[in-house]
Amino acid sequence: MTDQPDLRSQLEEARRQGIDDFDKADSPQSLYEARTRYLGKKGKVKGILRGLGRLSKEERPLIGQCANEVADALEEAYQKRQNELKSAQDAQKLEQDDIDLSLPGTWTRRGAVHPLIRTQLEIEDFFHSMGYDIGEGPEIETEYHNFEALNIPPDHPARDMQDTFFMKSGHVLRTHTSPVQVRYMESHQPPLRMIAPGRVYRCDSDVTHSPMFSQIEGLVVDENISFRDLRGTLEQMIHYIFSPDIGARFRPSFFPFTEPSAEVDIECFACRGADPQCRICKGTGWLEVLGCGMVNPAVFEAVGYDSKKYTGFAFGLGIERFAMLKYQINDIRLFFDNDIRFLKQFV
Ligand code: 2U9
Repeated sequence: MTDQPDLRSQLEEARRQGIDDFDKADSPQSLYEARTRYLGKKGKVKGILRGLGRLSKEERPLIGQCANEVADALEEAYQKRQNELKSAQDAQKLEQDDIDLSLPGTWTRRGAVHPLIRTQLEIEDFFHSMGYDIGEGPEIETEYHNFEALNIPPDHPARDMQDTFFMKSGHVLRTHTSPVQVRYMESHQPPLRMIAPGRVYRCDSDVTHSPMFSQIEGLVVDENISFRDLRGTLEQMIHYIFSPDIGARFRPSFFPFTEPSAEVDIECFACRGADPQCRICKGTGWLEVLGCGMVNPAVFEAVGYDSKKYTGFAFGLGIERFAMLKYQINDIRLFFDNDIRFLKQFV
């Protein structure tokens, strides 16, 4: 019994001295050395415990528990001092490195989706939500797919040298994305719903016309497709892209590949028809946005569809025109100049 208070007081003394030594340590190295002196294999705590053998069976666990508490307290004091030294070291390093934390950071430029692509994606989103497939095809086309299959006769003005880029090989740069639909029908059977977005080429250039521009055309073929389906679909698309409260009107028109055909105007969102001097609609109150119609049976015959069984509607729109109206852009060339001052407005 006599050894127990002795070992206990030795342990208490080691705790007191250890904590004191740790607090006095002024570098991570000296702190580590102090820790080894107290908590290492050959350290004070282990050394004191070597005396356990002399104790009775009852005394041993009591002193063992006391030793654990002392070791825990020393470890805690060691961690505390280690954190203090680390903070002091960090602070000193900051001071030496002379970093000015008030300096502005380095800018990373943020990119944005080009207004043309943004408009295309919005239109695609609408048709995707209606279950339409997306078709693609070559930009260098055969005259057959670009014209003949679409009921555009050889003497049609669209075939004129002024509008079409003809190639020596006898191919043309597609003047519309309609050949994509022709190819789609060649490889698919009705019922079908699809859109064809893509670049097209025409010999034409001014503030509203570019020799290369982008279209989205659409085609739906099934039994009993009517002009009402066409009208409902396009009105919903217009509401989605421009505004849910914008009015649309269908005006009779003519295209060789559709019969009957129509052009679609939307109400002028700038003046709503109220300003006879309006710069946007030139006082008409209406803005032409797309062309459409019921697919001409001659087109179905060309791809081998039964034109007695199937009807369909088709439409075509210029994406640049949509984007120009939506974002009030007055020169088509701005889309292709890549002038950062223009593009920055769409971030
Ligand atoms: C197939 C059958 C019919 C596509 C159509 C239009 C009317 C039209 C113009 C709008 C402005 C082209 O970009 S624009 O200059 N397009 O007016 N496009 S119907 O009709 C088709 C297409 C493919 C097989």
